[in-house]
Amino acid sequence: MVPVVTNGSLSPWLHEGLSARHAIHRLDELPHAIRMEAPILVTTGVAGADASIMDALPALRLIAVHGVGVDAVDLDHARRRGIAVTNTPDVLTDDVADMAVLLLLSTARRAMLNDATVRRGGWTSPSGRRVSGMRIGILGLGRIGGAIARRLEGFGCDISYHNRRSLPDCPYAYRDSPADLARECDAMIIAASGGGECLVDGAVLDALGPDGFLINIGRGSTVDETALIDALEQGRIAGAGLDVFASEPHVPTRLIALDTVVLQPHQASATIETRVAMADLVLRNIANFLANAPLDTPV
Ligand code: 8YV
Repeated sequence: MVPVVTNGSLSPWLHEGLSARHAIHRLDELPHAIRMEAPILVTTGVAGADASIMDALPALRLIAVHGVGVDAVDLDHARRRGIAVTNTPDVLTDDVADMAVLLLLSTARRAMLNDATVRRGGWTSPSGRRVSGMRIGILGLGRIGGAIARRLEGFGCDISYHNRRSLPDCPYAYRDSPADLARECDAMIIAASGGGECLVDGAVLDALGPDGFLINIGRGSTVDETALIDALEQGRIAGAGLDVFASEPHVPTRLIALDTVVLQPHQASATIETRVAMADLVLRNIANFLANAPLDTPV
């Protein structure tokens, strides 16, 4: 059995599929002999693999990421070392887009607060804000951003977006900067991949304004989390729906204390259907790598 090293917590489907085919070893409890000879590392979108992890595994030839985001993998170092990297795009797009809509609706309509009211035996709750017809700004119009846009078109929303460059033949209005996008929308949804600079700072949040909502299903690193908490506490934005955070699994207590936020523990791709498909794709990439066949989803 070819040994496989794992980093981060694996879904039960991935764990089961890997253990049926390989001897699996966690990175943090790796016997020396395995460390020296293991050719494959399976990791999550958040745990990734930095240069020190790669260099601790001298025989490493494949990093299979269980996730679409590869911002936590040092891709330059992998290239230098001749290590192939795969991820799991497409299979999770619909679920992540669904989560963006769920966060937008539950934040704007105060669903968690209303739920808590009923559980307390109460009945009166403050009114929320209408999502149908909202002006939506999507920061990062890629596969997932596009799926979010198509869903919200069904809500009669007016969609605009910001990417590094405008997209040819795109039906949505392009804005030149995150601040321009924020100024022209009622809810800004971050679907950008992480790894670059912080895109949403205090100035962008002020451009979103006291009636604006921020939704993030991309990466916590795209937002200045302290500036976000300041803006929420001071009522400089209306609310936030967050699936991702700056240093997961840590969620600041100041954020937890706010009733204008809806928080999820990085669950956007976490449906049984998608997690099974992600596990299958990881296993297929590993099987192809071992058979010297083309990888399904190389990065
Ligand atoms: C996963 C993700 O939750 O796809 C990504 O980039 O962050 C998520 O889908 C994570 O990788 C779980 O393994």
